[in-house]
Amino acid sequence: MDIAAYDPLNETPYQILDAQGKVILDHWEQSLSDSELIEAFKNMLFVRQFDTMAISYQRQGRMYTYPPNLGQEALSVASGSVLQKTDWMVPSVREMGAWYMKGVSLKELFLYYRGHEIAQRFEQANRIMPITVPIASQIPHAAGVGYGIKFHGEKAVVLTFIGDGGTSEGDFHEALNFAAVWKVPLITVIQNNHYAISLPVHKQTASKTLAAKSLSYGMPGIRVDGNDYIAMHEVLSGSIDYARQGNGPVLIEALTYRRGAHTTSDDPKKYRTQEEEQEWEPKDPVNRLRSFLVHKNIWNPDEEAELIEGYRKEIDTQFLEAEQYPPHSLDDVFAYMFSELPPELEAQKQEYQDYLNATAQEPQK
Ligand SMILES: Cc1ncc(C[n+]2csc(CCOP(=O)(O)OP(=O)(O)O)c2C)c(N)n1
Ligand SMILES: [Mg+2]
Repeated sequence: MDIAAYDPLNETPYQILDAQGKVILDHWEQSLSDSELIEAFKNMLFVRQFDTMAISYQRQGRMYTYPPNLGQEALSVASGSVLQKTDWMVPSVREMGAWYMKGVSLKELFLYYRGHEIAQRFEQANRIMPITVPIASQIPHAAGVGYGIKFHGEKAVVLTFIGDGGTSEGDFHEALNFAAVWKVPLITVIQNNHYAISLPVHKQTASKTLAAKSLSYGMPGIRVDGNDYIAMHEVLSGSIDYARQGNGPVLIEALTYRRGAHTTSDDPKKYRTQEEEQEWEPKDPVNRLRSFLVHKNIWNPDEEAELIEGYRKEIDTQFLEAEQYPPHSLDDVFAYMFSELPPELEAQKQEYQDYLNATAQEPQK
């Protein structure tokens, strides 16, 4: 796909499958094999199980705050699947499928959400930066990684994620401007899930599309249906080819919907209607790819229950391993920012250690 040929102002997203999983284009050739599509579907199903179970562990008090991914699985699994081992990924927070596809273990993800900083020193996954909570701060890092790739004459690319809300941050603009000027091989995926916590996207920006922001930087931009695995995969592949050939960065706006809460501490009923949530239900990415596979007669949905049963066992085993991991140490909180701790942080650490020592000696009530 020629990514530079698309108009980023076009509000109609690039789409292959309709809500019923039927192909809407007249002359479309399937570029992924049937078995690749089945694999993608299974990965999406797996990610959905992980997500559902993570929420349940949090509700049981066995994990801290977690940002649900429900409804956004197609774009994250597709993103993870197009990257080669030598490509970089710079995450935000709501693309669990991409971390999983990049080789981050479930145990590491669970450890992270149980407060272990060490979980971000991924054992198997290569060329992936830590999960980023300060909104948009990952984009300058991604542009810098991309510049490094170019500087060293490597053939790799860097893929980064941001939310619709994140596009209003200065870091986003500065980094994309830099990336375009220096033609760095950076693909930025905006997960437009229509909300930044409670703020709807129409109050976030007056732009016609978020992809349109690419015009001001001077890079290709495209709006794609992020709930359509096949469309998402095509757009990502086209963008990666473009960047890998040395043409510079690409901005992708993936339209999706956060079907769950912002995090396990949020209640979306307070700021959106049930009617709106119901409108998005039929566009669900998992159901859509399933319908496509069923129409093609290459998937039997009756086999799913057994598959899911196996996934849940595997997820639970990895959660139990994370739960049995020794408690994180105080050092962990301070260890990863500076090679030598500045005196004020040293003092903070000591103060907290004193507090822990004092409270440990208090008699049990
Ligand atoms: C710099 C910064 N400001 C505010 C916050 C608090 N905060 C966390 S998530 C969020 C909204 C993010 O919305 P969006 O970028 O659309 O991503 P989404 O959560 O929808 O995936 C905000 C304001 C933060 N983490 N960092
Ligand atoms: Mg959002």
